Formats: sequence, structure tokens, C-alpha cells
Amino acid sequence: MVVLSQPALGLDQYSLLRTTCKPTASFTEIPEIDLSDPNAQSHIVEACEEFGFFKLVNHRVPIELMTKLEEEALCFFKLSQSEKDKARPPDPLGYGCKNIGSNGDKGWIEYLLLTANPLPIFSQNSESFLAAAKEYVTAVKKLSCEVAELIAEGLKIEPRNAISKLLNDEKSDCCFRVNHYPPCPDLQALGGSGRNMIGFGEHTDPQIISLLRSNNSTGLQICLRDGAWVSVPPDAAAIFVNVGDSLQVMSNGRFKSVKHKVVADSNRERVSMIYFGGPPLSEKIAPLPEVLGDGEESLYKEFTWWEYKTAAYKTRLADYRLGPFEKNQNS
Ligand code: GA4
Repeated sequence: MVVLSQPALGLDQYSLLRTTCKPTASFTEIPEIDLSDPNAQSHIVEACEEFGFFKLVNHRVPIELMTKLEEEALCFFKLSQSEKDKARPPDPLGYGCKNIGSNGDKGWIEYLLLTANPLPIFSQNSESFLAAAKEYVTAVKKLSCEVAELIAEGLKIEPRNAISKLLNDEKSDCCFRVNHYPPCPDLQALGGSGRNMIGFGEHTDPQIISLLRSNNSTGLQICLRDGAWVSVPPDAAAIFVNVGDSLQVMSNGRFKSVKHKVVADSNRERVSMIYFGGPPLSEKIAPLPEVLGDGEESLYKEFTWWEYKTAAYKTRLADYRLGPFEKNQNS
């Protein structure tokens, strides 16, 4: 078990982190896509329309790469607090603890948040972590492009690389995050309600797509169309894909970016690694012409990824960030 070198949060802060949510749906099957299925493209489109989320199996990212990075990440998170605090590259990214973003969101979490194109160099102690992260990011970036090509194919968009080229661009704005949710033993002291302690509060991802891999621990929940929250059963061999806000716009609302969150566990630590595929900053985010039916207009105002990202980073985690970019809004 990992023991944080400093107490992560005081009990008095728990009230900030409790989640109020609609009852969790009793049983919902998370769509599972087999990348080797010749019809994967249509299953992916269905899953993006219904859930904005799916589980990918047979994805060809070697499990050894994932477990190696998980081990390296745990070695990093076991360092003393002062060592970890040094892991701040010369920009707002790097090591973070409890604070998510810069607008007051808190969680039972510590993390490393890094630019992925390229990965930064931030501390001598982190060389082997960075080497593992580089290998993993290369593999998962390739996978994100494959998924984007299947989405384009399923939506009958031409050329097939219309979306993946944005993720593959030398200026693509991708980032990579490793989240560590330490076990939260104090939950027991709080009784049953403590089981809803927030690790990472509900939000959608602003980018095009996000690819998440976690160890075998529970905690991730997604919000269904009807507003019910469901737990995503963990699968350390799989990769989970989230539709982000930008893909919602590119599909003119046909896909919905999935609201998700992580709840803390009293016994087990959770480690997740997420690759966020974003386009170059100067890229216009707009519906792809092929998704617009006859006479159908864009639901969104014109904006670039830089404009959206800048606005998104000023919001709180749970805000609906696309609102001001919708055509029926005045702001
Ligand atoms: C959510 C997706 C990614 O983790 C992230 C997050 C970012 C951060 O942690 O700094 C944000 C969040 C995320 C959306 C709204 C803003 C920005 C925290 C926050 C309150 C790295 C991202 O790109 O957007």
C-alpha cells in the first residue's frame, strides 16, 4: 500500500468532495469493441452516439508497456512530497496534488499532467518514468489515430484521415495524465456516505478523444443519456475511449462528449493513465461536412481549438463548456 508522505487531505475538507448524484443504474452493459472485428467502425459509431464511451479490446498496445508504466508511476508517487513537488516543468503542467485545474476543484488525487507532443523533461529522478511514458504514449497515439479513422469510416467521412490527421499533426495539442488515487481509509470513519468521496469530479474532456487505461480498481463512472451514473467495471487489459467536446462539435452533436468522474475507494489505490488527443491550436473546430444532412446547419459558432481550450481552462470542472459556443447562445 502506498502511504502518502503528507496527509493528502484533512477531514474538514471532505464536505467539498462528497458527491451528490442520481441513483446509479442497476445494470448497463458498457459497449465493448474488438479492434479486430471487421465491423468495428459501425459498432464504434453506435457506441459514440449512445454512450460517448466504449471499451476497446484487442487494441494491440502491449500489456507489458502498460504495466511497466504503472510500476514506474507508482515509484514516482512513492517519492517524498518534496521530491514530487520538484516535478514541475517550466509551465503549469507537472505534478499536482488535490487541486484539479486552477479554478478551485479538489479531489482525492495526485497526478502528473504532461504535454505529450513531445513529452517534457522535468527531473533527474523521473528518467525511467519518462522513458516508459514515451513508449506508451507513442503506442496509444497510434491507437487514437486508428480509432479516429474507424470513426471517419463509420461516419462516411472522406478522406479517412480527416480526423486522425489532426491527432497526428506535428503541432497536435495532446496531453498525457497519470492519476493516482490513494486508498482513502478515512472513508470508513465517515460511515456509508463516505463511499461517494470524489477522486476526480464529473466533467467532460475538451479534446477530440481520450484513451484511458487503469489498473484493476473500480472508481470510474460514466453518465448515461438519461442522467443515471454507472460504474465502469475495471479491466486492466483494455483501453477505454471517451468522446470529447471537440468530437461532439465535429459530429454536429451526433456524438455526445461523455460526462465521467472517479470516486475514491477506501481499500484499493487506483492508477489511471489517459492520453488526450487534441488538434493543433490553430485548428478550426466545426462539423465535418459529411455529417451535415441536406440543409442541416452547424449547431455551433465558429471557433478554434485555442479559443475553446482557453475558455475551457477558465471553467470549473462540472461546467457545460460548450454552452457559449452553441449558436442559440448570445455570449
Ligand atoms: C479535463 C480533461 C483533462 O484531464 C484536462 C483537464 C484540465 C486540468 O486538469 O487542468 C481541466 C479539465 C480537463 C477541464 C476544465 C478545466 C481544465 C481542469 C479544469 C477545471 C488536462 C483537460 O484538458 O481538461
